[in-house]
Amino acid sequence: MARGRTALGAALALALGAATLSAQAGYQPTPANLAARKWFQEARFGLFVHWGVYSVLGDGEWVMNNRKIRVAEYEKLPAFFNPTEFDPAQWVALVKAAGMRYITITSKHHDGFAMFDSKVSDWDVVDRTPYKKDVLKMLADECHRQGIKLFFYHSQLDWHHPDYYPRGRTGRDAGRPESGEWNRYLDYMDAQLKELLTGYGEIGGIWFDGWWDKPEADWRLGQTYALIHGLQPAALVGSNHHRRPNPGEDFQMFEKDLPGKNTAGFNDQSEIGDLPLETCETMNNAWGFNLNDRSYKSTADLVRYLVRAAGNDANFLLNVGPMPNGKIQPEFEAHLREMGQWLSRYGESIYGTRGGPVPPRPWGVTTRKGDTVYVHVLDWPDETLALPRLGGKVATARFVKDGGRAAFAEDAGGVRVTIPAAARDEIDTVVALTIAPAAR
Ligand code: H79
Repeated sequence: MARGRTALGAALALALGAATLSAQAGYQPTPANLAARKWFQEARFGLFVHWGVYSVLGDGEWVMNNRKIRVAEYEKLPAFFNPTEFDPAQWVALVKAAGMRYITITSKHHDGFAMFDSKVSDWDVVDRTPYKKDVLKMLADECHRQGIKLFFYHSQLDWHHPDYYPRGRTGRDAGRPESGEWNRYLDYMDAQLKELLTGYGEIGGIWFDGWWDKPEADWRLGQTYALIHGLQPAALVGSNHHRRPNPGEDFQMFEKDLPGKNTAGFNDQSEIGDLPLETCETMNNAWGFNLNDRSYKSTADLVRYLVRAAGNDANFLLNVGPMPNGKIQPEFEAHLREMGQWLSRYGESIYGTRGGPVPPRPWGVTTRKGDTVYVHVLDWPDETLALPRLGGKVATARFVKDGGRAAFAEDAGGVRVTIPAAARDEIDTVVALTIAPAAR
């Protein structure tokens, strides 16, 4: 047994090495791409949208795999997907009210169903549903009108396509024939990506997921990444492979965890690289619409997640799973609007900031913009908070809540800030410290 495992391990390591080499070797991001990365980092807050024919069943986006639904039966679902209440102007207005700057929506999830008008397949929203409209095009047009960037989540894993073969770890109960041409599948994926990058105006980027289903496969990442960068050099490529970024990727994401953490179990191999970071999380426990999931996080918890993400120098991509009628459920909408209200007062400590000089702590985090350091006190019961030196002498201190002066004292050991009970904010007490340029 032990020997078998070792040999397997060695083979896997070899295969992984090859897969890494096949990424876009020698990739040099264009100036437009670098500018887009900067925009992304400053945006800090986006809406993740998981929407597909699975939404009809109200049991999450993994329902096909989890309930062992075969392709022949799953193909009955699109007939019930008729989002007559879908109003992209309302979605985008909600995104703006929430203080979000971009949307990342599923162009294709693991069920392989294209939520756009694909010409290389009829397994798509226009050809198979009674709605017959390209919902991504409708959303893209509205995003462009309202100045919100649109990213596409695109699943590399595919439970429907016959050429997704040999199969990976999941999607084994779909009743597909035991044959297929892997490279034909990759051609198909590239063709759909080309459609997404040529028919929908300027795209923020592509958010890949599902590589982990077949880590040993040759995914031709170099070819796919080069295709995307060639068609839209400013579009950012990222992949949820839970590893250090590959050449050709422009940002790094962490699923259900802050960078460097592994509470959800996905990120055991995630090493933080030096690209812009993003962390994604759900508002209840579901990505795709789940009718019976009432485990809503509170607005306070969601704001604190956003704050901790910013303090970790990462964006927060917060998910909703719209209903099959096209509406976002009222519980989500209410929390999003409350987050927007918080941001309308405290946004200066989030947007355009980078992770601050004090690394994330149990009591809270710091962010920085220019010569201002924002101290986010999330969980500290005492009146005095002691900080290390902040890279220069503190000149002024104010509470962001109301602009009131904050008392502080500084010596060679650091800065002590006084936070009287009356100055506290239930969610996050934010103190803005301006730092005088270091004395020569
Ligand atoms: O789109 C949402 C989810 O559907 C998707 N990513 C988010 C953004 C997601 N897919 N899978 N998961 C989340 C969890 C997957 C877990 C497992 Fe595995 C897949 C367990 C076994 C195979 C990956 C590989 C994690 C452990 C080994």
